[in-house]
Amino acid sequence: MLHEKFIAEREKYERLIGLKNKKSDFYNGVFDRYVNPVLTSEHIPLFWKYDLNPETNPYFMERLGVNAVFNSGAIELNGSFYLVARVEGNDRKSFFAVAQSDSPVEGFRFWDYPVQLPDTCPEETNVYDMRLTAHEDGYIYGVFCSESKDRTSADLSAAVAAAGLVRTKDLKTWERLENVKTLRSPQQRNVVLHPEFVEGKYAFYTRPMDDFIETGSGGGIGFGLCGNIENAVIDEEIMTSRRKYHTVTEAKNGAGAVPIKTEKGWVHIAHGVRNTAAGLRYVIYAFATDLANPAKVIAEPSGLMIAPLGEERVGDVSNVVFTNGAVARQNGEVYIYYASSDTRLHVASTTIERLTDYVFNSPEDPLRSVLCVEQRCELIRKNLEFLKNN
Ligand code: M1P
Repeated sequence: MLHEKFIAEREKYERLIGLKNKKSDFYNGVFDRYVNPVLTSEHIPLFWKYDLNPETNPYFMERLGVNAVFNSGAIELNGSFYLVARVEGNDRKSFFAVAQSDSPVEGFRFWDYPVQLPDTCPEETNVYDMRLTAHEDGYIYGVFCSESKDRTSADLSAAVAAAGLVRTKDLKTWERLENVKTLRSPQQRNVVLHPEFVEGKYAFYTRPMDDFIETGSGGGIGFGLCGNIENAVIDEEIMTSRRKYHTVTEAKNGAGAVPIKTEKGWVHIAHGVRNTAAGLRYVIYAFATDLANPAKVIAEPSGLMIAPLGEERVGDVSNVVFTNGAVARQNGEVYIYYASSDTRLHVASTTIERLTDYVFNSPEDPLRSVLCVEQRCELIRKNLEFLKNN
C-alpha cells in the first residue's frame, strides 16, 4: 500500500514538473530571465529520497535528503534538452544526474538513476560542475572538478582540485579517462574542453590555481593543448581572459559554458569573482576569442553580464551566480543555464545575434573611475543629442 504522504507529495512533485515557465519582466536587452528556476532540490524524484515502503518507513521520512541542485552542464541532442546537474546530498557530497525536457525552459525531469561514474580514482571524495562538450571527434566529453583531501596538510579542510574527464555518446554509458594534468599548475577547477581541434590537438580552457580556494599566481583563464585525450597532459597554459585589479574578475575567474562559435569569434560565458566585506561575490561575464586562435581575446565588454538578483542572492553560498552550461541552437537561440547561490538552477535566454552584438559592441572597462565617467558622459552626450533630434 502506498503511504498517504507519498500520494500527496507525488501530486506536488508532478505539479512542479508540469509548471509552465515564462520570461520575467527583467529587461536589459542582452538576455531574458525566467520566472521559475528550471531545477531545484524539489525536482529530485521522491524515490531518491524516501523509502516508499510503509513497513520500513511508517512515518514517510526522508532517508537520503537532497540539499541542492545547481551548476549544470547542458546539451541539446535530437531536439531534447539535457542538463547534467550538480546534485548535493544532505551529506554534502555532490554527484551528477541527468534531467531531460523537450523544452529548454521548463519540464525538466530527472532520469530514474543518477550518473554512476566509473570509480577509478580512490582518493576522490567529491565531484561537481560538469561541462559537456560535443567534440568534433564524435564523443561528448564531460570535464568536472574531482576533489580529494590534501594529505600533505594538517588542515582537515585542505583539499586538492583536479580536472576529471569522462566521455559518452548517449549520457548513459560513461567512460572515465585519466584526469587532465597541467604540468605547471598544482590545482585545477573550471576546466572546459574546446569543441574543435586546434592545431590538430585537443584544446582545454584551464584555471590555474595555487591552492584549493585561492588562484594565487594563476592570472586568469588559461588555455592549453594536448595530443592524447586518453591521457591528457597540458605542458603549457597561456592566458586568455586575465584577472584584473578592481574589476569583476579581481579575485578569480573561470571558464563556464563551452564557447559558442559565431561569425565574429568564439563567445565565452564565464564567471568572475571579487572579494567584498560580505565575502566573495560571483557574477557572470562574457568575452570573445579569435576563431582561428581561441586563446586570443578579441573583445571583452566592461563588467558583468549576469549578477545575482533578488532571491538569487540568497542560498547556501549567497551572492553567487555561476554557469557551466549553455545551449546554442541551430536556429540562433541561446539558453544559458546559471545557478544562484549554490542552491538552484535558472535559465536565461538570448540569441547568437544579441550575444555577438553585446560582446563586440559594448565598451571595454577603461579600468579607472575617471575614464569610466568620461565613457559614460560620451554616451549621455550622444543620447541627449539624439533625443533633441528625434
Ligand atoms: O561557491 C561558488 C562556486 O565556487 C567554486 O568556483 P571557483 O572555483 O571559481 O571558486 C566552485 O566550487 C563552484 O562549484 C561554486 O558554485
